[in-house]
Amino acid sequence: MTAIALPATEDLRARARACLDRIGVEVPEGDDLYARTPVTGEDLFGLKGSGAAEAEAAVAAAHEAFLTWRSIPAPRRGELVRRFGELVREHHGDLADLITLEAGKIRSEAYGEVQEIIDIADYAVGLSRQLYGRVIASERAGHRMAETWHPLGVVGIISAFNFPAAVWAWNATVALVCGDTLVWKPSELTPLISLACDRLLARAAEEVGAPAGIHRLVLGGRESGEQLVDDPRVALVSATGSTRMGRSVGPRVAARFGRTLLELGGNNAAIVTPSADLDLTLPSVVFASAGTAGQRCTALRRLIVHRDVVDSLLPRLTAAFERLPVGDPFAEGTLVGPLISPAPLASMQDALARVTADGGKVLVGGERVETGTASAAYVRPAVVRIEGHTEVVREETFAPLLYVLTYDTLEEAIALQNDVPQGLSSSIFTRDQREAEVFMSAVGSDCGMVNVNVGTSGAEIGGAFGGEKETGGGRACGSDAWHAYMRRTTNVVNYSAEVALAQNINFL
Ligand code: UN1
Repeated sequence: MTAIALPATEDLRARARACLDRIGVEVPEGDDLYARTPVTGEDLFGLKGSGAAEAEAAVAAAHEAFLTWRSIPAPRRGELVRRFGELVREHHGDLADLITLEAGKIRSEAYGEVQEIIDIADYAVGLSRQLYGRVIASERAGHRMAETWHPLGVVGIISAFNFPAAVWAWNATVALVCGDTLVWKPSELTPLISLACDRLLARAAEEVGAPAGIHRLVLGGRESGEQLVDDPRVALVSATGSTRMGRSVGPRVAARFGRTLLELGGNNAAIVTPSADLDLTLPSVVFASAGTAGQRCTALRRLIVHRDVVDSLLPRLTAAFERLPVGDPFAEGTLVGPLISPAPLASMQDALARVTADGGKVLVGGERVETGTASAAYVRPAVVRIEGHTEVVREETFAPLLYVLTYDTLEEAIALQNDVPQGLSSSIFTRDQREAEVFMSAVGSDCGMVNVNVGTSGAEIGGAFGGEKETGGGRACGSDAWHAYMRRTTNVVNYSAEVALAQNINFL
């Protein structure tokens, strides 16, 4: 097979430079860390990074700014986010380019990620006028009981490479209208898009006259992340990444009675029932498993197919996988871009070797795609048939790898779907309302997100996003997820002239 053509790193560097210039980013050049592109696997720029001392200063500045920001009325705080959303709209293409350059996403997915920033910004602006509390019936005459929501403090955001901008925006826009200030530690793999988002927020803050310290970016490694985890001034640590990372962050923040919002690993499944509309199921499954080169926490990794439909679905599925264009994510028509680095390719190949040893059969894909360079990692998305769960199937492999399992009864399918340590997203494809309802009921899927005739990935920002078990339990985005970014007070007011103790207690 001939090697696929990749653009020259020199051209990608010029493209990154032009986007950053238009956004107004001054690249802090240095040699602490390197902006790298998975498109060719080569470095773009050397950057100055931050260590623990810079992270400490960032927390101090954000804490100082919080003391002012918390008193600004929420709808005024919303004006900052509105302006930020406008700037993101103006730079939609440049931001998408930077995401493709650093995370390797294909064009439409990179545009989609920026759209997610715009959507959550709009949502947060509306929310800035809807931070409601409840009024609760008091058991005492002449008393009123109510809840008030107040800003929480500094929010430390630790984000991953795969959604390098949107996941930050979910946290940042909602936290800002809630009256919190931010310190962001992005993945070391995506510094340029982080600089760009931070610059646009800084511009919005300058224009609306918000305190400069309301947001700080720390481009650094472990020590800067640890500063956010251990600093008591960071009221909430919102961390997205692996379960391994969450296992270390969660208990450390809890030990100082800080709050966490954890979005960790997924190992998502879809059940395909005998009544499934296969014309709808097929594209949904292919996007969820091979889209973003399998590098979403919501990616579909297990397809649990009824024994009666497996023979009609599988040939169509493998044919669709065979046709998937893998290559330069900037090129028109590419559907599968690179993996972030050679490491996940090695993990994928290791998983394939293990599942084969367990009796699994690779039906399609899994081969590295030749590019003429060892530093870039392109792979053909794989489908593997396996009977039942083995250890490797229960692990999260962050790559385009789909295990196909079969079932006979819905009960068995649900048990399989739930038989993994993670609990993020799940789907059922069915036209049978009973099956759909059972799947969404208390004895159905144990995930945070439960879909019917919709794939596991690509959630809208209006819902609460997150999952159970080793996924960490956090909820970000819409619905009432904003509660995580505020503290609640319960207020009781006695407007009578009498003393009335609760629980009918008489005293004095
Ligand atoms: C992630 O992979 O960390 O639901 C986030 C989705 C996207 C977000 C994924 N809206 O797939």
